[in-house]
Amino acid sequence: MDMTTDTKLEVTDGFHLVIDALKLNGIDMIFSLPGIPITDLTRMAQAAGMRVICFRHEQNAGNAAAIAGFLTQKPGICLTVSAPGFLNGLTALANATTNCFPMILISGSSEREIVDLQQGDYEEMDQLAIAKPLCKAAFRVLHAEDIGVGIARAIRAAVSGRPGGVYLDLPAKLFAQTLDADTGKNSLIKVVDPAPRQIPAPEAVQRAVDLLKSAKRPLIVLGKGAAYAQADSDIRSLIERSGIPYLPMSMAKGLLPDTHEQSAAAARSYVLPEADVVVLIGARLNWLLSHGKGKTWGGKESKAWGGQKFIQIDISPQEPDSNVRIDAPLIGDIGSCVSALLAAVNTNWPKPPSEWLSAIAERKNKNIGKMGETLAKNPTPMNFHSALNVVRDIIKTNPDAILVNEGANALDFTRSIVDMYKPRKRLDVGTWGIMGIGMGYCVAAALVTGEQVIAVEGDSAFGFSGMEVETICRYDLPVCIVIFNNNGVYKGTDANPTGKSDPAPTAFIKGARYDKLIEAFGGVGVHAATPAELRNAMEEAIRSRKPTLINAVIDESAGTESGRITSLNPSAKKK
Ligand SMILES: Cc1ncc(C[n+]2csc(CCOP(=O)(O)OP(=O)(O)O)c2C)c(N)n1
Ligand SMILES: [Mg+2]
Repeated sequence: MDMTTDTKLEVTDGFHLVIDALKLNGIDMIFSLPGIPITDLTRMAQAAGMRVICFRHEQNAGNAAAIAGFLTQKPGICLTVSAPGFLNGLTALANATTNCFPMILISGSSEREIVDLQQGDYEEMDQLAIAKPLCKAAFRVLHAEDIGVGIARAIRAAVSGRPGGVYLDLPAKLFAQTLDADTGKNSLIKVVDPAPRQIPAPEAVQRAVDLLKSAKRPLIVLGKGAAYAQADSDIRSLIERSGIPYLPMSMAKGLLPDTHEQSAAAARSYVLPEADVVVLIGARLNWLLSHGKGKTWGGKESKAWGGQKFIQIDISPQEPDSNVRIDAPLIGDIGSCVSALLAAVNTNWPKPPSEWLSAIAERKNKNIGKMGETLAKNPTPMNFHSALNVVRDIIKTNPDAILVNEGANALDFTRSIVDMYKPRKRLDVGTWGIMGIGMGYCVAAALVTGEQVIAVEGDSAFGFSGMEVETICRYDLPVCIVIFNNNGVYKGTDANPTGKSDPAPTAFIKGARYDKLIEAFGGVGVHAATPAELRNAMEEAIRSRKPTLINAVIDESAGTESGRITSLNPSAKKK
């Protein structure tokens, strides 16, 4: 048959439409793990010039997508196979939603007719129904001509309003469906203004300004929403022009340098109960802020109101009053809300009373002095403090480096000891206190920012994503992993009370050499038993930008149960 090229109809298919739709929307990276039915999608995406970063477990690919979303304000894409791969990615999707990170989990799925009749297909699962309660939105595309709409809806849902996780279900049959190329092209949507600004109402701004003006002991709390918003210079101006002391939540550290004179972080237990008006900027009054009440806030009993009035800046109109009364809700995107407040806080704004500022400074200086003494000690074996004294110096001299942090003691001590100097440099376990984000966050942070990444990992925390050291070596990423090895969960000293040979639930193999693990993949492994050895190894890792894993030996008795949140541990009445 004679078919000359000029009469042949050009066709496209589901695979190419997915890739074209993502690229059209400026998405050029996918975090994935291949298999049926998405293997060819990963190949074709790479061939089309996208970066396709493949992991050893989907949860880590999902965590990478989530933190890429946090760092870039574009939805991070995680691409998985059906049922088990989808489920492995789901924890990351739920965690992203909880933390308000924009991501899209795209999973291939098995044949609808068979799944719906439960006839036992390969990797059969009603994935859409399972994902729905765990994310912000969930969609399924059945026809190739709807791929453009499906991707557009997923992008809008992920980044608009309060960001979150979105699930997009793409059945296997969709990928091979063909369309003529022009129809396909015309079906794609380039999303215009995916995260529209939301301007706060003038009367809401006035209400907030009036309340703030009446304050005698004002306080600003910065949450990770404030870090996400990338309104860094307005937030800094609001704090500096108003003279109000501020407290950064964990991932808001560095929005202003932690060494800023208005930081009240080292006087947290003083400012929370004493403040009379508190401005929450992208911070929710969840468990991390003791729900805005109780003894932490000066309340008489565990659930009693401490007497503070709150101004809450949040993009979600449903957030205020979730835990305590909010007298001045300021609803809108954080950038617009902060700039509206800033306009009112002009040059003749009254500075907070000096008694308030000097009382804070006094506590702060005392606590910083005490910490300095502890950090200067050099005990054998090394403990969290002497090891973190090194990490603290390294971050100080490398303020652009990104610090990933998980564990219990390894988390809590790092958060309070290691100062951050720039916005969005600290990435950690977030709202859930989830273990397992470590290596996924490292991979994505290195790729989307190009900066050196330093991970401080509890030995237990590291285990959740440890196999991704191969991924880090495979992509040759500038990641330096420091494992605080105290032989276990919280501590390495627990013993089996029965005297039998099973180790205690929290204990690991003593003296494990995690540094050997990365050597299997050509990375640099270092065993560090002293602060000097740790310092040399970290400096060398940063100089070389080689994938490095440092096994930092920590006194196995140095930690406490659950780190700083021992009080959340239910204790038995009957011992
Ligand atoms: C997914 C998940 N599983 C379990 C936990 C409970 N948990 C909290 S911290 C932690 C590990 C703490 O040990 P490690 O990382 O070694 O830190 P250390 O306190 O010893 O420094 C665990 C298992 C969790 N937070 N998340
Ligand atoms: Mg440990």
